[in-house]
Amino acid sequence: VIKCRAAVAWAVGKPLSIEEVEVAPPKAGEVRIKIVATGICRSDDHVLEGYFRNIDFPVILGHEGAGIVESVGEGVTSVKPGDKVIPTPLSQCGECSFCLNPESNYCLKCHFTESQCLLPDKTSRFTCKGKQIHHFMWVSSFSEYTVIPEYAVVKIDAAAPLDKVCLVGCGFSTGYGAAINTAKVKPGSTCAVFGLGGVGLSVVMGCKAAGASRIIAVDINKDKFAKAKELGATECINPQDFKKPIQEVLTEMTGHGVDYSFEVIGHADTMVAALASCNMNTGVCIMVGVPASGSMLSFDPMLVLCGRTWKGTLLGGWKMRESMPKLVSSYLEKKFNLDLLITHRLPIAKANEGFQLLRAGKSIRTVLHF
Ligand code: COD
Ligand code: ZN
Ligand code: ZN
Repeated sequence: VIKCRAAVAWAVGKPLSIEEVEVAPPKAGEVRIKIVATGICRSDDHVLEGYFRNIDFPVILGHEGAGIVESVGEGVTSVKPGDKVIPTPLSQCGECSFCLNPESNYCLKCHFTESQCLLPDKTSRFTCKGKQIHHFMWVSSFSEYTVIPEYAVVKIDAAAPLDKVCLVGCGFSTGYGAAINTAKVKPGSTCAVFGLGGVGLSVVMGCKAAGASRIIAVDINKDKFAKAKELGATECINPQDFKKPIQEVLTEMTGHGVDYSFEVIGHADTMVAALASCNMNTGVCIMVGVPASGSMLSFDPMLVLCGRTWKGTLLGGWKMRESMPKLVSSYLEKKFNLDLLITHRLPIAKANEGFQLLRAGKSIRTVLHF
């Protein structure tokens, strides 16, 4: 058992509390990782705010981490102590029917299938003050040490800077893949991205890499516009600057709507606005944001009936274990620049400050280090 520091979420609405936790050794098929750096994603905040109701407390959040293998359980062969790894929120067992389907990136054995905030054997490796602490997305990277099933651990290049490539664990991959894999943005096309957080800005990067000729960035916080332009947005608009609905503004700007629209906020109303913003017949709208538990959508079916395609994406459509090492290599080859997404760095003890920066709209990604 290792004793280490972790930021524990004891209850909804309470700040994280820095505690000494005990981390049990990895069981068969599990890997214990020393987390070096971890990003703060809005989804962590959504759990703290009680927006996602299927999470059990107390819990150790964090799902955008990178670290070094400390020890492995019986039967683990794909990684060894000392390897640099990224724990992925979406596993790839390689054996289930979805993993065997080249079109799918969902793994039937992942934690989303049977969301329980415990490892696959339905137990936790974390305790604090005599209490069992839950896992989150099988990552729990707000702990200096964490235990993860082998099939959710990805070995990456030993040269990778962990304090940067941690973003490949969630935000960057989700956004970039939404454009490249899910939308399959074509060169010369027109795109609109709703929401310019770390994930939305990664969509902008993906649209640019795919050769889009117009990338219209949409956000109610104009402070996000400079970064969006730096990453490839050709125009930035604030819905609050217009009297008419944003879908009408975008349709007028482009003639018949954009070729691809992306909702990267997680609100029901912006999901429908994004759908209505794309070309009525050939447009493709990608849903990236997850709305609050229990949300329902109401929309005019004619929006889809005329020919639009509405798609969702999970972690950007990547088969995580095979794609993440390649994404890390592409980063090392400077094919994209993750560094621009990182606006703040803080020690884990200041995790709450990182959340405050996010809530105030002042940060894109804060990377916490141990
Ligand atoms: N119109 C335009 N922009 C808006 C509006 C609005 N009505 N409301 C908010 N925004 C902007 C905010 O100003 C902000 O800039 C941006 O939307 C949201 O950015 P962040 O920084 O809060 O969030 P991200 O980029 O870290 O995460 C966004 C997600 C939508 C991905 C996240 O909230 C979510 O839903 N996560 C679950 C979805 C998923 O698959 N995630 C992968 C694992 S986390
Ligand atoms: Zn995330
Ligand atoms: Zn699988």
